[in-house]
Amino acid sequence: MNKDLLLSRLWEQYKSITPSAQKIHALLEQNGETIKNDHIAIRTYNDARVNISVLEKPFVKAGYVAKGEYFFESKKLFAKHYEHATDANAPRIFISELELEKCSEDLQNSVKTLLDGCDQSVFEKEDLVLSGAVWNANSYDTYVSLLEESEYAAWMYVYGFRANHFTINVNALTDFENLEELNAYLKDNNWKMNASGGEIKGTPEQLLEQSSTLADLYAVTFDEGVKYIPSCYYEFALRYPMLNGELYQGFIAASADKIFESTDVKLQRMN
Ligand code: OOG
Ligand code: NI
Repeated sequence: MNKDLLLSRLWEQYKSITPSAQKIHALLEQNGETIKNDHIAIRTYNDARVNISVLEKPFVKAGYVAKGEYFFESKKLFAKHYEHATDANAPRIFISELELEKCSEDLQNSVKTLLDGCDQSVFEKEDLVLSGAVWNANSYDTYVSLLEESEYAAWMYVYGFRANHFTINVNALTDFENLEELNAYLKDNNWKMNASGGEIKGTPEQLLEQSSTLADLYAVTFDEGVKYIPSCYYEFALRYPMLNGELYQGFIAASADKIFESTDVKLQRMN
């Protein structure tokens, strides 16, 4: 799959469960903005069948190259980011994985059971990254038990392989000077922002400022009935130039740590 097809399929899949992103995108376009994506993010478990090395494949094939690496100790996550080798306008890709060996035995067993229960050929498919939950994610009880230990593990159980968020490149907007202005506009239009660690993560000195909406609540049908589960969120990123005049290209682990929480049930409850 070429880069444009891969990215447009990820966008279609993402917006189908993230009506907020679709509406914010349309609203900004109505105001005359041209939307560019700063990056998109993918989540996974670090089991060898589906770890970062597996999920990165379609992106590497489409011309992406691995750049930065990030560790999130308390969340037991590891992540890498990718930049396109030749197209400077292509969004960066951020792929994270849950470090299963650091999790409880119960969680490890749950994830292993899920993966063992799949037709193993699904993990070889070129469009695995677009396949959502390839296992039977029909138990609310399993969701809740994963949630008690890891919001990330529980989110992955329900939503699986897909873009977890798209990110608007705020440098490319014409009507908003900074994230404060954009956040104020979004809040005026009744969107809820992720306030964990402050609405704006990062500083101009760190060369990257980010904010994000709280994930939409999506109706998921479990064996136990329909439940509203946080799906995906929209992020906004403003980059600053380095000493050589080029914009900073990487991510900031301390900020990312809080951005992950945009899908947390815990944050929805505080709202
Ligand atoms: C990724 C969170 C981190 C960023 O821009 O720092 C991130 C996720 O929620 O999967 O996207
Ligand atoms: Ni992000």
